[in-house]
Amino acid sequence: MRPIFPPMPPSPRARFITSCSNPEQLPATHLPRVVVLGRSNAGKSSLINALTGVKNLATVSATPGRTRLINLFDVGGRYELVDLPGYGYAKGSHQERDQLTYLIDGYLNTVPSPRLAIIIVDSRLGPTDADREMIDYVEMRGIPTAIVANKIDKLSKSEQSKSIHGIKSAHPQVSVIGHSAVTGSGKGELVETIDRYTK
Ligand SMILES: Nc1nc2c(ncn2[C@@H]2O[C@H](COP(=O)(O)OP(=O)(O)O)[C@@H](O)[C@H]2O)c(=O)[nH]1
Ligand SMILES: [Mg+2]
Repeated sequence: MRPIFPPMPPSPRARFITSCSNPEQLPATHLPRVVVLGRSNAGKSSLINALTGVKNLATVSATPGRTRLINLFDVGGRYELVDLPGYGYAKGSHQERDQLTYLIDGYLNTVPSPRLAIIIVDSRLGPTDADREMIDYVEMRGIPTAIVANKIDKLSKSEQSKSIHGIKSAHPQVSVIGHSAVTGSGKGELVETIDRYTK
């Protein structure tokens, strides 16, 4: 007799591929790439974990020393997530900042260029100067952009729409997604947006 509930098909499995210190070391791929950018602490690692449903996927790979590296993840064999180092260290040395600019810039210039850049901002602050610089820079490179207003759980309903409206009116050409890695709010919209650009 056939079981009433057939075994679940494997969920889109995500796995850590590799870390590299230089964009030129990134392995070749036929898969579309989606890049994740944000100031440190904006919630990049949490978003990658939430998005893939793999607890600690990003944090596990973010062992000390790897924080300045590009981390690469395969999501269900459908696309690759590229986790770039967090930018906007107020106290970083010049050398540190130059190294970071080199990494991000170098990566964004690789061919093929990413299909989508997800820029994570703190919904409580909106885009900071560093975020705006990054948004403008990515746009200038012609990479489609989605701004994720993260930690939306920290805001009341009315503050949430105020935050999202504010970002949308400042960046009308960009998708803006309210998101919380804690409640999972906004995940559907994020998945949809990624699907749209990686098809
Ligand atoms: N309340 C709340 N906290 C979050 C959210 N996303 C990340 N955090 C917290 O923010 C801090 C930084 O997150 P992390 O993912 O490490 O940021 P990263 O430096 O950009 O990778 C951690 O303490 C997370 O638990 C969110 O959506 N809501
Ligand atoms: Mg992180």
